[in-house]
Amino acid sequence: MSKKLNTQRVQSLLIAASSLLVASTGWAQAGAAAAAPAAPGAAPNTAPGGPAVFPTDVENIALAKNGGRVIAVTSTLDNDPAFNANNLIDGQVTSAARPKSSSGWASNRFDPIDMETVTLGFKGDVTRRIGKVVLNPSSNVTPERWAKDVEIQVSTEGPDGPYRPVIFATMRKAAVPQEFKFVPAEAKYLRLVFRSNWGSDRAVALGEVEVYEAIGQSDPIGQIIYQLEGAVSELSRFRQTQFNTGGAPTTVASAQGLSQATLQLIQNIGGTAGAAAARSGARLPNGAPNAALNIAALANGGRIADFSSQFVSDPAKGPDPDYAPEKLLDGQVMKVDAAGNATGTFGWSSQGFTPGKQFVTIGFQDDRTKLLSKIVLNPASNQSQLRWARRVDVQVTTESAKAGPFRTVATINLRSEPVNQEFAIGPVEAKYVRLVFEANGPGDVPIANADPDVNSDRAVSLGEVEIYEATAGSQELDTLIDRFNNVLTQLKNLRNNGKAPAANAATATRPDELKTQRS
Ligand SMILES: [Ca+2]
Ligand SMILES: [Ca+2]
Repeated sequence: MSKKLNTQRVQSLLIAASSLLVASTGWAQAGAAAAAPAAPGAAPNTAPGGPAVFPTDVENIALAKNGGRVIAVTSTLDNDPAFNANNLIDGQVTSAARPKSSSGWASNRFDPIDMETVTLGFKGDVTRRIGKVVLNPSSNVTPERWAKDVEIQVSTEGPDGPYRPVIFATMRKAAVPQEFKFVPAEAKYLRLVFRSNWGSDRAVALGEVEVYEAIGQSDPIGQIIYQLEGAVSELSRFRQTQFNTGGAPTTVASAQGLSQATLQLIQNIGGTAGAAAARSGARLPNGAPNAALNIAALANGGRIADFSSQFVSDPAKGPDPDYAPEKLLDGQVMKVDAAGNATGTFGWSSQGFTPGKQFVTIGFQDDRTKLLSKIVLNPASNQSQLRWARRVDVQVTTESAKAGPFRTVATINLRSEPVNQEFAIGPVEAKYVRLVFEANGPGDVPIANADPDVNSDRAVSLGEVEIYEATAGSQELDTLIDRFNNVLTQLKNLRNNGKAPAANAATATRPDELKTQRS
């Protein structure tokens, strides 16, 4: 990897990231923190609704090449040099693809009471503040001997201790690097205590140990790294929720759990394919949500799923097709110019008006459930302004178009003006949106002995409805998470100024990758 650290680019990323975070309400503190460095040991960043986040550096300080050392080991299988404990820090693991690679370490016995241990030290024999260990069980012995439960202990005094545990790591029986993060701990020596394997009483074995230092918040870059790591952590959890629900829109609970800060970050994505498409209003591949696509439009698959009534202009003719509810989704509104010439369609109008009784229910393409974030209403219609919709309950259901159950997620107050009026909602999950009309007219018309919500009992009317999805689409989330992980890695390298970019930087972002097999 000959990728050179482009300091200028990273600095511009740093500035962008910093302003992004300052702009977002949830992490407004990040800006303040960047301006006035926090005291070392300040409280860790906690992503809203998530666990504390402790970022770690990109250099594996246990690696022999980086000055890591094996200080002590309790035993070695048959005293065979092929299973020497130095194999734990040689940057390789055994694999079918690389049969001549390092065999890893194996003990010469396995006793779950009097446990095997390996003790590691670091370059210069100094105390480090560590926050992550990566273990790979892949070793050239039967997998029954692979380590399973390993207690990680640290000592700031001597190789013989005293030691205290920092984490109990339980590995999967899989030949991949497995990451264990913990509350940062001072460590001059790190001891692995092997509590169990996968069923052998002959030996316990391990392929590789990596150790990473915690990043402090005593410098501005460290603080920004904390903030970004918090964002990535939250986004990753949100993405996982999406994945768990089969790529469908998330549940209401999880969508509401997404912080305002993260929603803002998503809205602020620039320069990605998803965002570019979103700005153009085009359909995204895989049905990913597009913030600029009006999903209620007839042209985009929107439809009227139910409605209460339709205006009757002439009793002899019945409901007037010019006032059909589909007129709400046709992309047109009534416009009257100075000369009195009208263009556009009439809009929908009810037959009669009693608050709470007139409604229109809208569904989406293929009857899909959508995660909604915005509704736009335009009251302009070919009716007296006394009949224009003034107050509207926005109700949603994920079940039946007619039977619901519906719940009200917003009550919208419209101005009596023939313009698009935008209202943020949710994000909320909806298969159907029902608009229930609660008041009409400008509302400032004093009518004696009448319901103030009813300026006309002849009809309630509306010109157009637009509905937009929340943009927390998986594709954009993936792009955002990738970008932020990339920025994080570059920031970490920048912070290690003077050091070469770490060869295993990708381990910070791709824990499942077989990084030790890279050439
Ligand atoms: Ca190894
Ligand atoms: Ca219309």
